[in-house]
Amino acid sequence: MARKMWMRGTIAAVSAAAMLALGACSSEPASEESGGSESAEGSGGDELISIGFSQVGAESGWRAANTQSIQDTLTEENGFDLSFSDAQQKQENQIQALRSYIQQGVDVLAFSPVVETGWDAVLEEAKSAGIPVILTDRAVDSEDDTLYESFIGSDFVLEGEMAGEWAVEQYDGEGYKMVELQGTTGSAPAIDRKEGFGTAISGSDIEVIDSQTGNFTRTEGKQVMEGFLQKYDDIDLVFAHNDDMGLGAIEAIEAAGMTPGEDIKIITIDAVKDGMQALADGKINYIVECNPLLGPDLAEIAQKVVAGEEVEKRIVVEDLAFDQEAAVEALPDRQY
Ligand code: GZL
Repeated sequence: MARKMWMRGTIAAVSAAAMLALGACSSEPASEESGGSESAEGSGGDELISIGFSQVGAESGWRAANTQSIQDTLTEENGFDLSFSDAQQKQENQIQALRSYIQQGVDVLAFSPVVETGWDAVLEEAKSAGIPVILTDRAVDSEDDTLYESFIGSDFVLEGEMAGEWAVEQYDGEGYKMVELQGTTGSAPAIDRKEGFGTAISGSDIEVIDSQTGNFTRTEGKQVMEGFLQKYDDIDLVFAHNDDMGLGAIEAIEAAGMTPGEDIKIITIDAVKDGMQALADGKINYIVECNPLLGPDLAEIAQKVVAGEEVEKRIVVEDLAFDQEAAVEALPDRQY
């Protein structure tokens, strides 16, 4: 509990002004050991590191920022020959892309697995081909962790706990009825954020009356929220697993003639610019950040893997959290 208290204490203790500084540094690489793009400089040799990257899709503002970070860092100037593909949130497209990169004989494979399961076969093929694999953003649920070298990403359970703890601090004792907009079914962030939030609110009088996937998109978040508003007339709180679904919920709540952030409170995760703007405008009440700027960490780990150096199996990306006041201060310096 001490750690979580520390996390919450730190966040609570960070004044809006101090958040401005932190907000600015959230444009920095995701973890302190990366030195930004300078750490991604080529190894000095002439050879470029060929890396095949399979991206989940382009479903959210977070994904766009994550893609930008990867493409801005894994450049020829920094010593990389990047092959990049967008799987449109379909696992079969990711597996197909990874197989084509294996065929090409790239030096390194990297991907953000759209869901946790179903990867062992293609990862075994990469291992047999002697091609190391780096996971970014989302984890795989595999018995054999020798199938990948390193996993770089946030702690989604902690993100859910941070969101749930804030909800308990603000709304316990009010008999709040909550609906949940889940991320993509079977994805690590959806599974873990749900788990973390549920743990944090257990024992409180916040009651989860419904929960459904909005697949991390604004459109589907709006559609699901429209359904909830037709089904229930006493919703007090929405927990959305990402900003984009929260922004869709805002549209549905306003179309129903209610005021988001007041009549129905909203808590989300990501802290992308559109979400932070809605938070600053009072339409969202709290956002836990999920830093998408994973490019520099990926570049650093790829260089080490190719050089045969030992790499950490798990690199946890630090996340902050923002209330409405902190968002107003942080917005001008947000890079995503
Ligand atoms: C989290 C990432 C999630 C974001 C969503 O690391 O996988 O996917 O929270 C995105 O916005 O679609």
